[in-house]
Amino acid sequence: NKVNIGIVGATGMVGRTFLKVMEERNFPVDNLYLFASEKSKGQKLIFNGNEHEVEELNEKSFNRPLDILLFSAGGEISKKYAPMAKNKGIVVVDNSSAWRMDSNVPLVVPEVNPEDINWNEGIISNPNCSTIQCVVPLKPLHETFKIKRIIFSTYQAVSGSGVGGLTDLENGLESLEPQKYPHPIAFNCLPHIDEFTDNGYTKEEIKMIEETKKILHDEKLKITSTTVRVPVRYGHCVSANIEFEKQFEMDEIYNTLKSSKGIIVLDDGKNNIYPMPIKVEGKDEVYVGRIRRDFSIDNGINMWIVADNIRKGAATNTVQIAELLIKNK
Ligand code: 2RA
Repeated sequence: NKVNIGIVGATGMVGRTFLKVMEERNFPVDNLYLFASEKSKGQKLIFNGNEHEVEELNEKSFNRPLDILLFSAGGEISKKYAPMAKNKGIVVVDNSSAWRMDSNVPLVVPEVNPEDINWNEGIISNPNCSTIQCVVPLKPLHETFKIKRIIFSTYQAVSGSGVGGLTDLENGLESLEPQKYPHPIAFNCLPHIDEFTDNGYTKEEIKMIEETKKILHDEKLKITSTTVRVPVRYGHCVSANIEFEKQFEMDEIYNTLKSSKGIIVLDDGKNNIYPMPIKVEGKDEVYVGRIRRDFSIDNGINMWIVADNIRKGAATNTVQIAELLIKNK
């Protein structure tokens, strides 16, 4: 059962990766439509060997047979156009943060909470990249040992900011006209992702806290986070300190992670084996290592979580949600 699918934001980094992932996964496409801003109109993108011309997105764009729309064009575009699509009976899978915390919008990672797809009312949100890679290993641990508190410290690649982030890194210290960052990112770290809010946290830090609770269906979780931009191109890293309600043996933790879908455990420090961004680029799994007991509390561990922020963190997770929609049809 092939579907008519559209991509809004088709020429962006995530938009182009949607096409690549859909090809790799033989996504069942009947008709494909590509939408972007006026400046990208007329560009031609290849899908399954055929050329597709990019159209300028406007109010009439969805007056055609469409089953699913994937959005990755920023929050403003999603706020304006996702409801238009929904009102035409098209299901939107939105990679922006616009609808994530809306109580009528499921926030889904297929390995974690696939069942939430079932209560969608036309819009389903893809979580923030750094959240996605954390909830994949956290879910099986939460189910088995009941998480009480999490401390996230992130080390996020510049591709999370789009092309401008990559440009600022490549321009190095001479980043005279920083496109994306207030300070040079080359040879530097910026404890500043997205905007600062009145309580001293950035929006990225608040996303990690609130999205994790929504996806794990547990508003009682105690979570804090510090999100940092680092001079890496692709691949977000997260150091997670996790406190559980229950006692555990370390091999139970290992076995729970090793037997969970979408996770690859790389953990042998003495032989220099641990997840690194340069090794996960282009991959769809979540890599976990440096798993060790936190001896400062009764039932705690530390672990290191790495994943490609453009693939599993955005494009692949979105396409997996679309696959679930088709399966549940
Ligand atoms: C970032 N997670 O890394 C945010 C949005 N992609 O910039």
